[in-house]
Amino acid sequence: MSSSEESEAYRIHTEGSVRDMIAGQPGLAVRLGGIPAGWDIREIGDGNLNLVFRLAGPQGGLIVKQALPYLRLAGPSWPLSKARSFYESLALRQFGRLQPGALPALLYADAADAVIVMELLHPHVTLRNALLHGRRLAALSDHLSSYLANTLFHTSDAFLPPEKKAALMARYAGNHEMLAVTDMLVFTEPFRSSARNRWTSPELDSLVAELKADAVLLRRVEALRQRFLNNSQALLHGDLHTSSIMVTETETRIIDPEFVFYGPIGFDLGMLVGDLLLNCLAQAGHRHDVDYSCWTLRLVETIWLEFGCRFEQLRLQHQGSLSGHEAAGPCLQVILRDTVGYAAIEMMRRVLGLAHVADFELIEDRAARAACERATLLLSRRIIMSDAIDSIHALTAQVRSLVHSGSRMPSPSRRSAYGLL
Ligand code: SR1
Ligand code: MG
Repeated sequence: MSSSEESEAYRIHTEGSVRDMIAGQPGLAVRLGGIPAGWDIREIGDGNLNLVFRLAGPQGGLIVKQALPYLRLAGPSWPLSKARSFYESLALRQFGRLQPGALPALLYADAADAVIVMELLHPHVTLRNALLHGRRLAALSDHLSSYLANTLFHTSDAFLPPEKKAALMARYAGNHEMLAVTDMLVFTEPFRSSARNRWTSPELDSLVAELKADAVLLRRVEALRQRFLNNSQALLHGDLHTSSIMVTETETRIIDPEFVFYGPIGFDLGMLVGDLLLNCLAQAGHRHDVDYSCWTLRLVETIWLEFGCRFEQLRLQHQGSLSGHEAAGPCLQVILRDTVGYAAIEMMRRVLGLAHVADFELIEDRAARAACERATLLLSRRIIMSDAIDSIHALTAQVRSLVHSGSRMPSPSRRSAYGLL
C-alpha cells in the first residue's frame, strides 16, 4: 500500500452507500439477485474495529467490511489507518491458499476505501457463541489443527528458505499499526494503570493491585512480550480468539485476519487456547455444566496434540525432499511454552484490560462473575509463574481441578468462590 493511499481520507459507508456500491458492480450484485432496492442491508458489526454490513438478496448474501479510521471500541481518540484492510485482504488470500476453504472467499477489495467484500457465512455463528450455548462440535479440533499447522508451517523457516521468508515478512511489515495495538492492549496496558482498563470493581480491586505490584509476574509478562515482538517464526493470524472463528456442526471458518504479522507460532495457538480456557472457567457462572467444561478441556488437548502431529508430519515430509539438514524450524517444546504463556496473558487481559469478552460479561450474577474472573486471574498468574508446565495435559490439569472444585460447592456463593476467595 502506498503512503499516498494511506494518507487519503475516505468515505465512511452507510447502508445506503453500500447498496449503491454493490449495485454498481454487476459481478457482486448478481450474487444477491433481485433489485438493489429489495436487498436487506444491516450494519451488524459488534467487533472492536470495523463496520460490517450484512447484505441479503433473493439469490444469496454478502459481507461488506470497512475499516474505520479509528479503533471502534476506544472511539476517535485512538486513530488507526485504513492499511489494515489491505493487509486483511492479503491474508485472506494467503491463508486461503495454504488451507483452502478455511477462510471466507474474498470477492472484492478496495484499499482506497478500506473495503473488502466476502461471501456471507451462513448459518455460521462465532465459536464464542457456540461455546456459550454448550455446543459440542465434533470436527472442530481437526479443522483448527489443520489450519494452524498448514498456515504456520508453510510460512515458517521450517518450510521457507530464508530469502523467501524474508520477502514474505516484508510484504506484511506495513501492518505494524496492528502489531502496536496488540502490544498495547494485550501485553502492556492490562498490567499497568491506564484509563482504558476496566475490571469488575470493587470486587477485584485488591487482586488487581496485587498483580500490578508483582514484580516477578511483570518481568515474566515482559519476557513474553519480548518474544512476541522479536520472534518472527511464522505469519500469524494475530487475533485468533474464539470470535475470529465461525462454525457450524460441520464447518469451521477463520475470519478477521487484520492483525496479520510475523511472530511466534505460540501466539496464535495461545490466544485460541486462552479463550477456550476462559470459556471453561466462565461456565461456572452460566450453566455450570462440568461435563461441558471437560469437553472444552479435551478440545484444547486435542487441538494441541493434532497440531503437533501435523506440524511434525509436514516437517518430516519437507525434510525428506531436502538434501541437507537445513529447514528444521522451531521445535514443538518451544511452541508449547509460548502457547501456555500467551494463553495466560490472553486470559488476564480479558479481565483487566479494554477488550472484554462475552464469556464473562454475560454472567448475570455479579458475585459469580467476579469469582470466575478472580479464578481466571489467579490461575493465569500461576501459569505464567510456573516453569513446570511442559505438556498440554499439565496445563489442562490446572483448569480441570478448578472446574471440579467448583462442582463440589452446592450453593451459588460457595460455588462462585471457586475455593479461591
Ligand atoms: C479495540 S481492539 C481490541 C481487541 O479486539 C481485537 O479483536 C483484538 O483482540 C484487540 O486486542
Ligand atoms: Mg476481529
